[in-house]
Amino acid sequence: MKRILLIQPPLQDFYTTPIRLYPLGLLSVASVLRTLGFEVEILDCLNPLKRKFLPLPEKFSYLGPFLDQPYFFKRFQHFGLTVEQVVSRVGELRPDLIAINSSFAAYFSTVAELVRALKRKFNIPVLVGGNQASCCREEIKARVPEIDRVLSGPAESCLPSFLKKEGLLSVEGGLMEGQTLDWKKLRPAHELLDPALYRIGKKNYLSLQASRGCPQNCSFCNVHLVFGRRTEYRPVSSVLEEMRWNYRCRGVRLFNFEDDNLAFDRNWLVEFLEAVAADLELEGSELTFMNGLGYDNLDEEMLELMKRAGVRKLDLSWVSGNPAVRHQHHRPQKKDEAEFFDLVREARRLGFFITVYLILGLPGQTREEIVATTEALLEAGVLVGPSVFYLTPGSELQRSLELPPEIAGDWDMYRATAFAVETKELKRRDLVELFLYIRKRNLERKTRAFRISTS
Ligand code: B12
Ligand code: SF4
Repeated sequence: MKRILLIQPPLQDFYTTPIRLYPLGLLSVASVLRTLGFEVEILDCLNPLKRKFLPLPEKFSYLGPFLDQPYFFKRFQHFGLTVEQVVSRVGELRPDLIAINSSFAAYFSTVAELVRALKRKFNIPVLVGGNQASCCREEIKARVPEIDRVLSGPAESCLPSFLKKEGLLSVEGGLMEGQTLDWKKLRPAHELLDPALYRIGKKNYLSLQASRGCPQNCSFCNVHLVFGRRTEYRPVSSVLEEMRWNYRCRGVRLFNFEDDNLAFDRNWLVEFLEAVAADLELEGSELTFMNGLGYDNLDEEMLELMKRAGVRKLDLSWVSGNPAVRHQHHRPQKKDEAEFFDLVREARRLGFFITVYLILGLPGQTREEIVATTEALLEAGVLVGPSVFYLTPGSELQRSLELPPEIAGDWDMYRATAFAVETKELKRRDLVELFLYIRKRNLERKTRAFRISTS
């Protein structure tokens, strides 16, 4: 039996989000490989999360003057194991094959460095897969020829055919060439992780997916290149089974859904929330949707149901407060703009802690709109989550924007913290100022709310 080591690589940036680093994609890869008879181990370089300060890279030197400002990032950092530590761990484990997750264009340079270091030391084949690998397969191969194979698409479809072709599937693996596994019938191999290492506050947590694929067409998004444009849901019973098992056997109390458009099918979501609310085995569980829910399929009834099912924090992706901008970027929305604020008001009445996410810097957005939207949201009693626009490979905007080659051709620039993409309306300085302004206003609001609640 072949032993395969799956690696969630380290990353370098000004910040990361430790509570969302659950290696869900690799657990799906692990599940596929185990189904096909392989022995699998996971090396999650981001857990426990080690940090090391790095000098500011020359290409981001324009951010230098902002680094000592309040509300801005402070230092550029390496998050996770160092490349040397990974190499040394691989030396101890001596797998037959290494498979690395490459989700982000922005962090591909660290993946490349890791692969080169591994190939210098060992004669072990290295595979790379994940969102970034799927979207830039040929370019990755050209940039890092040391990688033995870049695989595109979901592991459930790309791995069986690859392994079969390479003659690595034993007869018991039982799949014909070209045959794929049904992701809806597999469960991510959560059991490979130590639950004590994946906690939010005092709760063990996990991330999971109930659906894949999205028919919307948001101009900044590329997930259809991995999961397609048709939304497919797992049966509610199968999601509940995964949750119950993890509740019982791994003490998980917080279930975070990373679906791209979970609320797309209202009927499915209603059925699911009702089932969770009625499930005695899941008592005291909390549900989060940290990847953000579109507001267009939510309403009062749904909010009530969410409350009963154990949702406390509501993350809404609104993108922009200007309907014309949302329309321009094909963002689904309701006809009546007032419905968004009605929904927020109702969610507040029900006691949800609400964050509304905005993108800063989409073509067509203006400074005035972003300030007005922020103020309206703060007035409505929610936290504003600013996400500076970044390029995702293969998305409509990445393909159509005319950008200088030092931005378009440098994947390091495909990150929010680079404030890389300037538009007619918003220059880099505007983006930084708006980002700082929103963070400052959020904090002022929180302080005011705290004063009111303690006076
Ligand atoms: C959770 C998440 C995060 C987490 C981290 C997740 C992690 N473990 O590393 C957090 C919140 C930290 C995060 C941050 C960012 N993210 Co994010 N994130 C996601 C999200 C919403 C879900 C990922 C997930 O779990 N998917 C579910 C699993 C099952 O899917 P999957 O990972 O694609 O895995 C499947 C296949 O790809 C394949 N596969 C995966 N790995 C491998 C390996 C091999 C060898 C093989 C064969 C196959 C394979 O099989 C899997 C099962 O089918 C995705 C969107 C998405 N739909 O994927 C964005 C996404 C990955 N993020 C993205 C980006 C850009 C970012 C940021 C860099 C943005 C920014 N602010 O600059 C930040 C970085 C911030 C920071 N410094 O940390 C982009 C990446 C685009 C790209 N190619 O560059 C995505 C695709 C969203 C988007 N379209 O904008 N993210
Ligand atoms: S951003 Fe969300 S709603 Fe828009 S296309 Fe991507 S997955 Fe679908």
